[in-house]
Amino acid sequence: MQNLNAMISLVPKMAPDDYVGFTFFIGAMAMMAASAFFFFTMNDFDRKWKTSILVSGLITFIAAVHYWYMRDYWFVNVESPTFFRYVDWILTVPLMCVEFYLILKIAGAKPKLLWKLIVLSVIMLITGYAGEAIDPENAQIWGLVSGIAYFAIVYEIWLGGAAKLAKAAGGSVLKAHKMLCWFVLVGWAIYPIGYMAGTPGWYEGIFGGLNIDVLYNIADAINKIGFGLVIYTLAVRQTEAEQLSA
Ligand SMILES: *C/C=C(C)/C=C/C=C(C)/C=C/C1=C(C)CCCC1(C)C
Repeated sequence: MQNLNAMISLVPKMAPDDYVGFTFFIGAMAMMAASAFFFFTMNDFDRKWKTSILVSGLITFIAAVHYWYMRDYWFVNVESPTFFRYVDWILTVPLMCVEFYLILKIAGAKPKLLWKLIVLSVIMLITGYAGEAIDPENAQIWGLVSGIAYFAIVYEIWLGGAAKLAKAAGGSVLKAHKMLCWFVLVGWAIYPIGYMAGTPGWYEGIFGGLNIDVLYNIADAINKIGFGLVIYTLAVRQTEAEQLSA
């Protein structure tokens, strides 16, 4: 009976030092909790902010579903779920670009800004996927192209058109924009570092053999949930300000 149970068991064991499995599991839970928070609180705000918070919830929700898949994939195959990882990113990173656009709309952001950021992020991710999964022999070249697209995003939001709009908006919009800019500059930088550490012959082993999925998982939790909380805080501030002036 015991053996039969083990045979049909759908819940695999997890080794206490399986940090990849652990961070996939806790990542899934954190993303689910964050999604519930954003979905339930979005109705406290008026239309303008509701959409932004809805997008925050969609980002963490899409990630939660992918994390559940990746957790299973890792348990069964003990190999990086690179494909699902990139499917997740290609859906959620453009949504993060939407967040920039939505908060800057007050200052007159045009759809052109949104498309610019989305196209750059898609180039960044497709070339990154090519280097990691399709053509790892040329990981350096793919990584370089991906890195250039990443820097173009950083430039646009810190110094380019998006930065000018944020300045024009001022107040808590400017503050929130700055916060998101820091997430992109520091939080997103974890990914290319992980990529380099995972590419043989590059900086392989700088983290003492730590699986890069652990880095990616930590970065995702910081970036996706953090981004959403910045938006949520902005919505709270703006709503308070509007109520005071009413
Ligand atoms: C929620 C997921 C996020 C915010 C993912 C962001 C991913 C990146 C910023 C990835 C960047 C990469 C490079 C800049 C070069 C090497 C390849 C990538 C794709 C890891």
